[in-house]
Amino acid sequence: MTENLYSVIQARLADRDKTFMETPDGARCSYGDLDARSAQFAQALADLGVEPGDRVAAQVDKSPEAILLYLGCLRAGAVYLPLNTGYTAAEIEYFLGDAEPRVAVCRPQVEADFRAIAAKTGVAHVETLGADGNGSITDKAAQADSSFGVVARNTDDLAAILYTSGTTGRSKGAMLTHGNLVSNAEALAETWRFSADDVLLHALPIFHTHGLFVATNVTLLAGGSMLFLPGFDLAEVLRLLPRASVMMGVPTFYSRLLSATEFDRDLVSHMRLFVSGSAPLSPETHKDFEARTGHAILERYGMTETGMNTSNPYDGARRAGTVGFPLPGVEIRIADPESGALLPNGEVGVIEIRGPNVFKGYWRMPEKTAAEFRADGFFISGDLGLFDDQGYINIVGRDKDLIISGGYNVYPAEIEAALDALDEIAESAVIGLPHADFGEGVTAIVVPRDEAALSEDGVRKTLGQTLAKYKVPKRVISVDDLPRNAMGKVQKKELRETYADTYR
Ligand code: MLC
Ligand code: AMP
Repeated sequence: MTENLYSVIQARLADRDKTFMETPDGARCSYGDLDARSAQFAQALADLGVEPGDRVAAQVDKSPEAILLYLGCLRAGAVYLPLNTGYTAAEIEYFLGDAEPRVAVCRPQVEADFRAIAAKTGVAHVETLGADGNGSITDKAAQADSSFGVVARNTDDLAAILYTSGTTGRSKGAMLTHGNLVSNAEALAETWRFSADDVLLHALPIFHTHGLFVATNVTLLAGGSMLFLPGFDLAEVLRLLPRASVMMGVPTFYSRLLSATEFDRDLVSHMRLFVSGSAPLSPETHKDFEARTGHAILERYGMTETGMNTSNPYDGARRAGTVGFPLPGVEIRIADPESGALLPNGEVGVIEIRGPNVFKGYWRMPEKTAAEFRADGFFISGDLGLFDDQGYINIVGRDKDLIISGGYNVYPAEIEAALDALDEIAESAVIGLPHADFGEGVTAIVVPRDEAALSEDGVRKTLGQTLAKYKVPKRVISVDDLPRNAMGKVQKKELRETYADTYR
């Protein structure tokens, strides 16, 4: 039998009339629509010459059609390459050049830019898809035959490539297989007791693991429904929560909900589950949420490269500040970051992961891939943690210089390089500081070359031309010198202490 993720979804498709997605305007897409229309999207891609293994890139707003495009890719055996809608033309050029997709789908308003980039990078076809679901790819799909089946794929064949930045050098494309996605969605559906009765409130973006694979694949495998919001809008979430049974979010969603006075026990009395991940959920938010609603948020831990690794228990204590236990089939161990020697429970080391969820490697980067695996197949996450006395995994820090802002990863090295390239800046250090809304706020500490020429707004504006907005420092703070140790290394810990109250 084919191990294509879509075949697994199709095999479980029971009630064709049942709603799969409903948008806030009341428009519905049933499971029958999903099956017929994803076949049309697959046919439209095949008509553009997409063959199994070809990449299809998409930088598109969230719409039901964007999900149909993703499912069409799976059916056609293509490799789906979703791109953050915040990425600028400069960022997109790198991804298209590296992944060499056959087709790139973009928002209609940036079609001209995309065509220019596609011409430079040798992408054969540019198609459009707008926030309202209309576009050239939707038109092509509407005219295509709906009898397209499902291209046979093995567990090991690629389903998607998701780019992640790194502490050094270029962004890396994490190659995820059909086996990765199927095994992870099954483990989560079982652990979180998903069923066809579930209605998931979906307010996450769909270009990352959380919104695309965790939220969408789990709902699909369980035969459940999604209330499909274009993004996280507090008023909309409060309006629609009474119709949902499950919500998944990054910690910012939960702190924003708590900021609303009307968010109370009555509003969520019927809810079955709240899940948090992608960034640390503060124990305070966990406790405040439970006190306000009676619900203990279930925190889990994952990565682009591995999908989900651990989860607090469905039954049993969901402990604040922990990410719970390894998921079924996933092995986790804690090792000394340098030597790789295994550490006893209670000691802090790097979290290492092995299992069917772990990715195949970085696209066309065999050396980088090899460097991040141990010889026995464990992936070195770069997260620091420990097993506590009750076997719960606690994440205590990162062995990688990474900031997580509102669930998006920002690598200081990339921002520092952009700052250092500016005439008015001699050197810079980018740090994450406590931020009430985003968890961590990206902050630049800079030594000006010419104090008079340096303007905080000017720097932010210039950076925004090449970097996605969420990467642009919220503050640019000017100093005479950066603190360094005897080896000349910038002391970021000291900077984080000095500027800890910047956003408080
Ligand atoms: C938006 N902005 C951000 C930002 N999101 N800045 C920093 N960090 C962010 N995350 C910018 C906007 O461009 C705007 O800039 C300003 O901040 C205020 O925007 P906003 O209106 O308050 O933001 P909003 O649109 O509401 O978005 C916030 C958010 C969103 C939290 C809803 O960022 C979001 O949906 N995050 C989820 C990310 C996610 O899904 N991560 C999963 C990765 S997978 P300006 O300059 O115009 O004012 C993964 C694996 C795993 O990590 O384990 O799940
Ligand atoms: P990404 O590369 O966007 O997939 O981000 C993965 C990183 O997010 C992990 O390596 C962790 O550092 C972080 N992360 C995800 N979930 C959690 C969590 N529940 N608690 C703390 N960090 C998390």
